Amino acid sequence: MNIENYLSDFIAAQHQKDPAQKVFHQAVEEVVNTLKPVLERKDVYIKEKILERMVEPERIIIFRVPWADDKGEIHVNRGFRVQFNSALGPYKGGIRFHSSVTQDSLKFLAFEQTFKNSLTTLPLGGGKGGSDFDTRGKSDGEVMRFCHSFINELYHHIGYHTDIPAGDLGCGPREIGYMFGQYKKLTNDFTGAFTGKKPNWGGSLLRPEATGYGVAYFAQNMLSTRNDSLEGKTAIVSGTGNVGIYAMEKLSQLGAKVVGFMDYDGSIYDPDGINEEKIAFLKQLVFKRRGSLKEYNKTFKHAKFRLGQKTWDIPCDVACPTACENELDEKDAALLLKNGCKCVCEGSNMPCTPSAIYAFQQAGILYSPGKASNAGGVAVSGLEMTQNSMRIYWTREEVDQYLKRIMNSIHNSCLSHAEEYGLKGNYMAGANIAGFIKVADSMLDQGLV
Ligand code: 2IT
Repeated sequence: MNIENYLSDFIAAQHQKDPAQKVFHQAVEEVVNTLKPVLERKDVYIKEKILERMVEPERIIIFRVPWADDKGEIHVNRGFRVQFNSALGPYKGGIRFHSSVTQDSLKFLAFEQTFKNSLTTLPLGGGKGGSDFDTRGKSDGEVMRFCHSFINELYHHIGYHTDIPAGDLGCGPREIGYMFGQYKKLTNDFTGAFTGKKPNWGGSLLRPEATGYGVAYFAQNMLSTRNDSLEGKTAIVSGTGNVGIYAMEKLSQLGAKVVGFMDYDGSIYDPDGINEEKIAFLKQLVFKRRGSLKEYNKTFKHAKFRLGQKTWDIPCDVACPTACENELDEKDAALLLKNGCKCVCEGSNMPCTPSAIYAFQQAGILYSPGKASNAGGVAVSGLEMTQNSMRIYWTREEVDQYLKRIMNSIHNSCLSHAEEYGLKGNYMAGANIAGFIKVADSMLDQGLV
């Protein structure tokens, strides 16, 4: 069989089936386009229609989420849970609350999550959920009523051996708390059916930091392959959510100078670089007050706030996109390359467009896909599940040791799989191939289900 024809027919058939699902197709194509050498070696994947089975979610639950605002007015949002693949373990993945949430975006995220979770070395299947509900501008009471209503339906479909949601964009410890509370009320069961819980009621220490810290550990690992390190490097981090702030913190602890970051309103250029005091300010601003970066340069005078502007024109050695999908396009990639960027380490899911990735690969700089470099978050979620099952808490240091070990293992697995299939140094191919093989072989073992 001509594998190239098989793959292009496969992709065309996917588009025909769901023509509107653009980001889902983008994620599928990125994976499928790196699998040729794998399919060439093992045609059972083709005979057993593994790709065709893998791109079809096992189940999608779509439901109505009615809630009342503080004035008593009624609103209706749409809730989703995409239970994509359970070959390796129960469905696992975050919940996104944002006006941009659609079935398409959650299928893309759940598909990515399946590969990411496979890379973590832990027994986790892939899933993702959420709603087109925006938490920005809502009161605590409104968020609570929405979360309770969301769980009034979702509780039927989740559970600690079935599907374990966590946070994502717009869904942090506050939302997890409200959802967990309602889940417990309805099931009368105190189990680890969610991760990202607060540590006083079952959460793992270091879970909030894990994704961002993992990104910095991964960037350090990548640089070490070129006998280099983060020490003295200039870094840019785009998003200033949970991932971005902790990525900045660990990057600077490892010796890098973080000079740029951004939020919904614009970006900050801080030539002095961030430090402990500035990180503490950002945590207060973002996590406690849910404020805007417009306030940052009022306190730190050397910094400049750039309304509505991205960060990628600021010269840097290391770039960590940690905001939303497709935030970094080929124009941004060209700016980064022109300014001498050596390493792009994705902290969010699919932040670079395919043409930006192509530009990085052509230029021969280090580039890692989010499914490898941002897997620290879900990995520590897996560790939270372990601690809940054992009914114990590990110390921060213990969790950090595991996190470092897992990020090393993901890094090495990307490199070894890329090399084994003739694509040395290509982290994207290595991540897709390693993630794919484990899921595909498990699906073969479990038969046609
Ligand atoms: O994209 C992600 O990996 C997450 N939102 C975290 C998922 C999890 O289950 O901790």
